[in-house]
Amino acid sequence: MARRLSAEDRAQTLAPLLSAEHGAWALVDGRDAIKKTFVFADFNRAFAFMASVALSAEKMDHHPEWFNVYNRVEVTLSTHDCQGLSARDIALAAHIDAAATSLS
Ligand code: HBI
Repeated sequence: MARRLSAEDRAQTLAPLLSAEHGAWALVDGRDAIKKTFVFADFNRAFAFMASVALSAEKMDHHPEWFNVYNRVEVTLSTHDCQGLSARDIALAAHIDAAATSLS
């Protein structure tokens, strides 16, 4: 069972993701979740990004909530098992940012 991030966890691992110079993820209003929108050159790169993230998600047994239209992918991360942010979301966010960087 995943454990919700503590206040200390959030200061140490979540805060960098929210900073502009690192991940530029954003907190979701009304939910203990984070979100980020990725824009790619075209649909093929957006889909390649989703395919790459899907493989990481399966390996991690942790899956994003996402919406795609053409070259844009909106990603939201939260952990169903604890109704909030867990370390799994932080780890998946890092994989997601790496996948986006390699396709930009
Ligand atoms: N993905 N975001 C998210 N949150 C979960 O709690 C979660 C998941 N993927 C798989 C998963 N949990 C499984 O561990 C449980 O459904 C058994």
